[in-house]
Amino acid sequence: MTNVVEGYSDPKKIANDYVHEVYASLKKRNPEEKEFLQAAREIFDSLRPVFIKNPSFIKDGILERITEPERIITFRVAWEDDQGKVHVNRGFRIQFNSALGPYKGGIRFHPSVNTSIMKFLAFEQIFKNSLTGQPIGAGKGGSDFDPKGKSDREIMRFTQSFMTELSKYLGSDLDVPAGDIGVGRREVGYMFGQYNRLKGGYEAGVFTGKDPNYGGSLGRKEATGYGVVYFAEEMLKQKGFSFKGSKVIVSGSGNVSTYAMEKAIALGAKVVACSDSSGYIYDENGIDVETVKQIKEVQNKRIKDYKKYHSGAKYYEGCSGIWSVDCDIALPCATQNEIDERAAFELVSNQVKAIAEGANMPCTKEAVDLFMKNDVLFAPAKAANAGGVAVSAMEMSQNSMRLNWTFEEVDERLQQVMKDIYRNCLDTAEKYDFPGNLIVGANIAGFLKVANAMLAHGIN
Ligand code: NDP
Ligand code: 2IT
Repeated sequence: MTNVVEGYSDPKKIANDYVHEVYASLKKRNPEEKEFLQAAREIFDSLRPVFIKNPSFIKDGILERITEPERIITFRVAWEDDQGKVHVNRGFRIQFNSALGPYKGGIRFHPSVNTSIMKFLAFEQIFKNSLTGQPIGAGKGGSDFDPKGKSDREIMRFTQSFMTELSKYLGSDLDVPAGDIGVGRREVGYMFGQYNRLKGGYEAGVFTGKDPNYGGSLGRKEATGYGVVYFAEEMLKQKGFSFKGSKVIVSGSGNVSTYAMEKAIALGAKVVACSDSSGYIYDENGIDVETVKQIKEVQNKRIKDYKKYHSGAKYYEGCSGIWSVDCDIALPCATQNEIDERAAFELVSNQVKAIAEGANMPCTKEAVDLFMKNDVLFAPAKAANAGGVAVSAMEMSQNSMRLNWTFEEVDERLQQVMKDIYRNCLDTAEKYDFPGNLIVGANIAGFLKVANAMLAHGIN
């Protein structure tokens, strides 16, 4: 790696060489991990000004250390379906960074799950969790198990088998999972139950996103989606815009999407489209979010069914068409890389004013570049969707104190956290000469807190 040699004095070149060399080495060591490399690249691109201002990070090998997970756990998950046939899936937990607190991050069940996707999500979580200002490290887990079409008992047997192995690595001061794609309250309940059975106790703070009936925080279910809208509203305010009177599209119709829609509507927006992985609905009268909840949360059905309840709505096959719908604000809340350059071009052609990322890394690099070039306001995921994990940390606090805050108290704290993150990103971007660039602001602010903690803890 690059050495800071006396007399070799162009700080810009030293910083550039360092970033370049570490990225090349990361690519060489993880050639198959395209999502992880994509996430790392974005951070690296933002950090050059930090290394110019503070070259001692280079000597301390901070990038080499922060990109190597502290621990990667992979394991076999065997389970039996309702017909008695045995299936095997792969389980993961990436314990990426514990400099700020116990590993913290969700569990995803989706057939696309692999090491690269787990590592990119856990890596993003480092900076996101740091931005919340709360004492949480970063991790992510999951499985390539596909929950679609499985019976309730199959889900239960799978999650119990998954937790039987994962429980060895968890603990309320060690590693605290939550939900993500394909993992909601039901799955959290089964995993939490199995953990406690295996440990022979009741460890409330080992999981977040629990049902409020047994230790979950009120407001956690709503937190990510509401937080995205709170963050976006702060961003819009700077330019004299608002959700009030705006036309909004929201991809997905899961946890994040549903509550992003609910809050956007509460602030006076008209949400005209939402989707699932099969297609999207367009309702020029404005989506009725209670119908979406009924279809997705209660009946566990497809968004196509929305038409049954609202005859004026239209359904289109294929989820990527949603980006061609005319809107002022787009909230991608489904999955990674759902907005590519073409989708970004469609949005820009329709004069979109703002994008706020509810999903993790939903925009490709080319899409982000296009938004920046066209002065579209852009709220990056690790800042905009941090409300979910922030309220998870509040759930951990309530569990430790053995008390429950009201919904209003949690929501007020969430609003404050999102405002603080926004201010921190804006101020940091300004300080490093990228005024208004929330991507650079989020990356640098998130990085500095973790990096300084890592250095304070000595070389490891
Ligand atoms: P859910 O499982 O509740 O919902 C996911 C939604 O996205 C569904 O509508 C799903 O459609 C759609 N979707 C999933 N995969 C794809 C795909 N490959 N292509 C198109 N659509 C897809 O998950 P969440 O709402 O919890 O998570 C959504 C995003 O938000 C993820 O990126 C997650 O990492 C991120 N996130 C979640 C947080 C949370 O607290 N839950 C916190 C911060 C970020 P279908 O039903 O057809 O699969
Ligand atoms: O991506 C995320 O931040 C989450 N899935 C939530 C993690 C958490 O621990 O609440």
